[in-house]
Amino acid sequence: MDNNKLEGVALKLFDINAVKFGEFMTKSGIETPVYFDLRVIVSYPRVMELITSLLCDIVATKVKKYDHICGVPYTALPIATLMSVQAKKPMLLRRKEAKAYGTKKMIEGHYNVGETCLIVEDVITSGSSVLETVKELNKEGLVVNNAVIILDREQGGRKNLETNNVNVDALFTMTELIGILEKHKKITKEMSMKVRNYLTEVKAPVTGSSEERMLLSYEKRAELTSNPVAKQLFNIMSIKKTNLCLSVDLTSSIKILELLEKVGEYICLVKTHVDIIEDFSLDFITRLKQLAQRFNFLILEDRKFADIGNTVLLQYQKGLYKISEWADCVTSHSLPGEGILKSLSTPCNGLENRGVFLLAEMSSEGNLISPEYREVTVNMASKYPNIITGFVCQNKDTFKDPGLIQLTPGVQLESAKDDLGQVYNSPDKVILDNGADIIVVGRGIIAAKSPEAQAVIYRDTLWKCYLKRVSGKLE
Ligand code: 5IU
Repeated sequence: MDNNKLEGVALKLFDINAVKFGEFMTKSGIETPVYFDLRVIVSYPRVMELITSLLCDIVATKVKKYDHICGVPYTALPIATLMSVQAKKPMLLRRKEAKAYGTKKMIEGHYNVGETCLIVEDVITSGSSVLETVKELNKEGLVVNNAVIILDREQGGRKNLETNNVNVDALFTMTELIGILEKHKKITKEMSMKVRNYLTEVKAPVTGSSEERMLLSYEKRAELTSNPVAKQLFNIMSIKKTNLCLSVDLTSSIKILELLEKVGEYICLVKTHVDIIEDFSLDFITRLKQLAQRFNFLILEDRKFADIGNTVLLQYQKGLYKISEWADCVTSHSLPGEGILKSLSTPCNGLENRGVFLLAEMSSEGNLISPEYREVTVNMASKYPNIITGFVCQNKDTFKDPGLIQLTPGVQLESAKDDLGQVYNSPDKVILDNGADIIVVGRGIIAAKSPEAQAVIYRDTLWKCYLKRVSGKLE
């Protein structure tokens, strides 16, 4: 490769602030002395041209044969387009989310099963974004053996990709880039050392894929979590062999307690809506806690907090219900922004070990949560690992961290929906296809003739699906 050209690109990237030095925070909350933002290169046609021709050179010498080019959305898309035109190879366009109408295709363009596709990406850290695109292409019968990238941060991505049979060729490794910048006195020797040390110390967090999370046992995942409530839940599930959460949507406290007497041994979690109970009293809470202890399950108050931090703090700790004093975990919206997580993580009454399930998706028809909302919700949660127990969501792709729990409502064996917009899926679908870890069942059990018998059926069916999932036989 033309070293002068390479050095030129490195210096240019520095000049246009596509690479910055200082103190930055990554999405996953890790401090880093170096930061890349290659999105800005679209403003510099000459840089785009140079990078394209260098990448095409690498491909010409290293990648023997390929039929298509596909960029990882979004930063690499314009580069992939330019490469496709320069190399005269057809491009494929990967959608990040399926269109709600018309064709549901995730890959646009013309192709045949068995053809090969070269991936183009800007930066790899863990390699997980490249792998997501590889999986989408594989689903269409396309074969991916090569990825060409601008920068390898040398934090584990290359290895992750190689174990998935994807060979990586990069314009620069981080070490090479730092070397060039130091040589041309763009950065000091100290900064260069700092970055090198950072690279040896900080490897990409175990991002894995949602499929990897789905294959791990609850027992194993108990070791991988930072949240004490998630840890307890994973342990309870392993010990009691149940991933059933009962949603006790009843308005009489006596009825709730009677029901839990009968089904307590079959559940890992009970989900309450205290504000629907007509005879609520703190005595009810005392008895609920006793049952939770006796049968070894946790309590989730499905409060769905959604106000500004200060109000949520009052709703959580004060009023009639004093939720923070007894609920092991609560549900919350992310809509108001981070303040809500700050308030829920405020230490209260000397009690620790509290958890939050953040709503990333809903089961009801026509709900307004978009893929973007889901994504920022998950990113926001990553800054509060001590209180985030998991997400209430419907799809496995929502998050990857095996230490977090996917809580999925909208499950029934008998019906497909109710009259007010609820949509039900089967245990098979939610656990094997959609990645649910704890499954919320309400009326499927509480409205049954014999809730106890029905709870046993749900417990057994759901647990079987989980065992099938961790055995690796997903298809
Ligand atoms: N619930 C949902 N869907 C959601 C969320 C919460 O059903 O997306 I977020 C709650 C509502 C109810 C329970 O308390 O879960 C499901 O009860 P049924 O299984 O009876 O539909």
